[in-house]
Amino acid sequence: MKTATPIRREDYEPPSHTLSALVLEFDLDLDQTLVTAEFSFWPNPAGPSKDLTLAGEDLQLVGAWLDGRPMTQGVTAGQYALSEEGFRLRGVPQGRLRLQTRISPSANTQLMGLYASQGGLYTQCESEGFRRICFFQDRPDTLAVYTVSLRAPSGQFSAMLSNGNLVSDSTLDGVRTCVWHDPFPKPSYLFALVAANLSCIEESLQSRSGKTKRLQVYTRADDRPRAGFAMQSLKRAIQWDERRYGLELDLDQFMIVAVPDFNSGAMENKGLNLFNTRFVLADAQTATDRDYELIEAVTGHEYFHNWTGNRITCRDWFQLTLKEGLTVFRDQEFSADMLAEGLSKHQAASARAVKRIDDVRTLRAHQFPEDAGPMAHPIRPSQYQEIRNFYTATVYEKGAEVIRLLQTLFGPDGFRGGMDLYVARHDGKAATCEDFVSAILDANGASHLFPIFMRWYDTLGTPSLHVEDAWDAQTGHYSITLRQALDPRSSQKDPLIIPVGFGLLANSPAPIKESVPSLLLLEHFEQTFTFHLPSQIHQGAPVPSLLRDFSAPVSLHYDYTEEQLSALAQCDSDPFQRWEACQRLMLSFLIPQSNHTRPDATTLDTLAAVLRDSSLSDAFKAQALTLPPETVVAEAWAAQGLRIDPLAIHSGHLSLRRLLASHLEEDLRSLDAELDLPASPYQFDSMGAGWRALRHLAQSLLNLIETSRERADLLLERFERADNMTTRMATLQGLVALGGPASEQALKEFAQQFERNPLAMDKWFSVQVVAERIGDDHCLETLGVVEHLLADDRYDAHNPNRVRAVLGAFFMQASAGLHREDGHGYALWARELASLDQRNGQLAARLARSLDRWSCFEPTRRDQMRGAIERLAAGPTLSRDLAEVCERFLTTAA
Ligand code: HT7
Ligand code: ZN
Repeated sequence: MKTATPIRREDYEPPSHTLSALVLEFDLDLDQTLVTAEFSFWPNPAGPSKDLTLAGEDLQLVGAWLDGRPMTQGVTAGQYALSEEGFRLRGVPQGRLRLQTRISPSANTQLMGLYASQGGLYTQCESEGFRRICFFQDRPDTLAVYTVSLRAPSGQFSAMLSNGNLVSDSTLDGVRTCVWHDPFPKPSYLFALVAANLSCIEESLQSRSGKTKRLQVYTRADDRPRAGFAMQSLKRAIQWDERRYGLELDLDQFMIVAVPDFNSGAMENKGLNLFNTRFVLADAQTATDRDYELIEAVTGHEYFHNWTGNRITCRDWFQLTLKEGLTVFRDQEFSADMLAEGLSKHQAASARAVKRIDDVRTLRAHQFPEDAGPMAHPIRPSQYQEIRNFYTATVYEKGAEVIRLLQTLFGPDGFRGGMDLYVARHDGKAATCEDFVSAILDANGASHLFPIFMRWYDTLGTPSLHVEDAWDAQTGHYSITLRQALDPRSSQKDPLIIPVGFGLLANSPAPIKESVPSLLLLEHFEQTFTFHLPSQIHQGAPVPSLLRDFSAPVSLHYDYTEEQLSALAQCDSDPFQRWEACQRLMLSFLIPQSNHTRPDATTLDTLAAVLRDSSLSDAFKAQALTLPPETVVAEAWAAQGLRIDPLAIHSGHLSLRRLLASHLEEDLRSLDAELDLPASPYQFDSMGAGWRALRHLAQSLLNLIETSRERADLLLERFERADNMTTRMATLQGLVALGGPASEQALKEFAQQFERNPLAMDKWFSVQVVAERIGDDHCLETLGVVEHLLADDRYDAHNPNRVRAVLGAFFMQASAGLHREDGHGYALWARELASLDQRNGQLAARLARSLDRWSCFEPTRRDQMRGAIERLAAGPTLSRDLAEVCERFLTTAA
């Protein structure tokens, strides 16, 4: 296994040179594109005194000119050297460089730099893709104004786009030239170009200051009718950023382009956002409610980067969470505000809680395991081998939680004041996480908190918050002691500042009269808070509601009784806490060492009461009755010092769902039956989505206790009648789980109906992998299905969405199949990742992370997994991405 020398945060130095405006010319061709780059350079007084070195990767240098004169390769001043590092100009402090390179987009299977996808050309430059287009000081603290000329045979591409404003579009001698100019200085990672046959929908929008903005969404012509929702989401995002943060769109034109082959979700290139088709295209027939929600969130996220990321960018890649954590926080708030819009106060609180629950569920399912595993890192890592491996749940989701701490501390208005100061101080510059935190604290008169707050940026692992309380029934004194403990692997050892959302519920009919603070601020390893509650004397100990609204990304340890959880689930004024209590109740039956073996009446009746509570929304009830995912259960096992046994976890999960289904059968049946009532045509909105979520949950629970032929026929009928993809997928999943002829028929019909729609076909592939087949040999069957799908003509190993639909689904969502006892799941893991890595190291490394927690499994599987990782790591041509992950797996004790 070849490993690279790590890059360390402490080694940062400013760039050696300042580069002037960049003039780029592209002679576009799918196989051989010629790139000409021209700029002036001069020494940066703040940087080290060095030769100018320009990064480059997989480039063929065609020609180099210094101040108009051709240059040669050599060792004397004025000559250049080419090495692994790139292009080095010897002994010339300043001048004007013109460099011509040839690249091959069609051979670029990494999808980084300029690449071909379905006859079109697209770029992905974050984080270090620009160096695969031309030699450049490809680092985020080098900002320049770009003017870009795109040339191609006229008629080859209908759309020829780059950042900023279109200056000219002309055709001469059969060659079309489009010139684009972006007036805002930007780092190279925000450069983009698109040359493809696309059509677009276009709308205009008046900004708050009265300017007219031109908005476009580009797709393949066939997909044009599916671009409307993304356009509406973009408009909502633009208006929200004006309203909530006073931030306006700065360009006259803003474009979104849907790209069929894309490594991640989307990319915020200045004025020209490139999106995975998955996060643009939607209509009732092809997109689920979840897809719609994600389209709105991703569209918002990329748009919000225009200020948090583009206008104010990162000084270096260690600061990634500066733009990503902040922008995730902003997109979470945007989605919450959109859900709450137009609702009463009570309904709005519940709608916001549903969004918060969703975000916390994601954090616990993905970030907490990452924080506990071998790839754990602080939200601002101190070193990396390959920065692409650090676009993680920690940098993004935990990063957003850290930003949220600031809003919790200072309130939305205080946070807004801090944002204003941040923009005023750093607009047009490359900044650091310190810059952001200082701005928020300074604006709120809290500069003294800077050292303690910054510890969040350096702390590795999920902090534990241990809580104990004491009630003195004689005096009415209630005291609560909070203790924090950091992950022992963290090199940052000092206590964090942890705001603990707080409330007390009366344990009796007489309510608590005294008010208690809504936030307890923990700034030391241990603190005790005492309250005098005379109204509760003789009433029994109050019930603490802790970490309300999940006020900090910590794991809370308090020895709740079932009765206390039942009280919280039914009576807490914070809806988030009601969900949390339901989760805790259910989790306690999924961990062998807990005191409970089977849910008793208290738990089941509590869940029934939540289901019947007419003040709660359907969306909330669906969340409350959904079990914690198996990854969360596995973490709970590991936290108790138990070896993870995936099949035991899986069967415990299934038993609890069956038990719930039986106990709630009557309620579930009436919900399930509503799926057969006449309904108005599908239209995506949050009320409708909540309605469907609850009824589809009821359907899936009932499927577990009723596996008859009649049930399969009913599901097939629902499948065939469905006028939308949400219902179609919910019933298809149930059918595939049941197996038999109805399932075969539904799969066949689906494939016929959607054979020409790749996104729908991705769903067809993944549902066969993730469906929980009923029967003893289900895990054996899943592997066979995966092998079968990999051999299907429609499987495309070059398309990341299709790879994720099969391999991603198998590695991340089919634990029983992946972890089957004979180790064949791991053999497939190693085999497929070795092959994928040859084409796309970034994707291979990302999917490899499915074995993050290998060392915490029971010994048989642990050894099998280690074997698979070692075999993969021994491959002769491992990418840097995958090598780093394998090395961490094998050398870092979790
Ligand atoms: N800022 C974007 C990151 C991204 C990316 C990173 C590495 C390789 C490919 C990538 N595509 C997009 C996405 C975002 O967070 O908005
Ligand atoms: Zn982002």
